[in-house]
Amino acid sequence: MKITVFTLFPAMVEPFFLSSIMKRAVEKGIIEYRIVDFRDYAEGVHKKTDDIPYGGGAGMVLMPDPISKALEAEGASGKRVVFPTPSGRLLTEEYAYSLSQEKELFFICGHYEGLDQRVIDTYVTDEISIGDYVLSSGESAAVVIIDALFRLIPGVIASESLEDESFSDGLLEYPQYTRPYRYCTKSVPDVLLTGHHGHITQWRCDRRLEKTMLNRPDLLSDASLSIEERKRLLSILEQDKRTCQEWILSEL
Ligand code: 6GU
Repeated sequence: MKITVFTLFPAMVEPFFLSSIMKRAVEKGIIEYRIVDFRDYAEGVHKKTDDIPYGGGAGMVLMPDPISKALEAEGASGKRVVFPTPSGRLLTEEYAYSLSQEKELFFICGHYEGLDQRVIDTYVTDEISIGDYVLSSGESAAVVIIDALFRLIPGVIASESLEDESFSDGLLEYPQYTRPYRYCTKSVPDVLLTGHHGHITQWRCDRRLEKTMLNRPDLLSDASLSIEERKRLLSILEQDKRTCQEWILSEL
């Protein structure tokens, strides 16, 4: 896949392509990337890229000319062009998967500014938000979107790692432990040392149900739990209630 990022701050984006799993994907030739400073397409001595909004109001707006010249020069016209914005469609694992199927993607990063609507109407195919909060920069959002999608491209990550993780079946992940057995006053749950695969699987399944119930109860209704899992959830609730009661009583 070829990824082109248009930004006024290349230094915010470049390190991501030079590190860790993305670095390996680039070295393997699975990802090819270009980072384009669209100030290079701006005119005049000041190389102005933004201007005040028509109709008044706070903030600045990215001018149509520099960014559209950059998009044309890089061949973005008619391709899938992403504009990260808090007013976009929410990024999900499914959405990331649909983006991962493309041969080529373009990202336009705004900073504090909005983007002239005519550029959105002409070139942008996907306005994407990464959550219900506001960031100062589209660059960090673009990096999040790229991170979520590139790891789903075959060959980037072992497929077993993808199958086992949160969102592949709608439940959050179970907790992980490594050596040493004792850390400060805490030891590793004994079931993990038994070597009994059935018990370990059951324990992990319970922890996933418990974690999802506590951190993301909204995910449970979509997770289509089996009768057995519903029963486990009930007994986890009972156990948690008893633990909570014991704790309250011990503090009285
Ligand atoms: Cl995509 N951009 C910015 N600036 N803020 C955001 C966002 C994107 N998604 C959530 N907040």
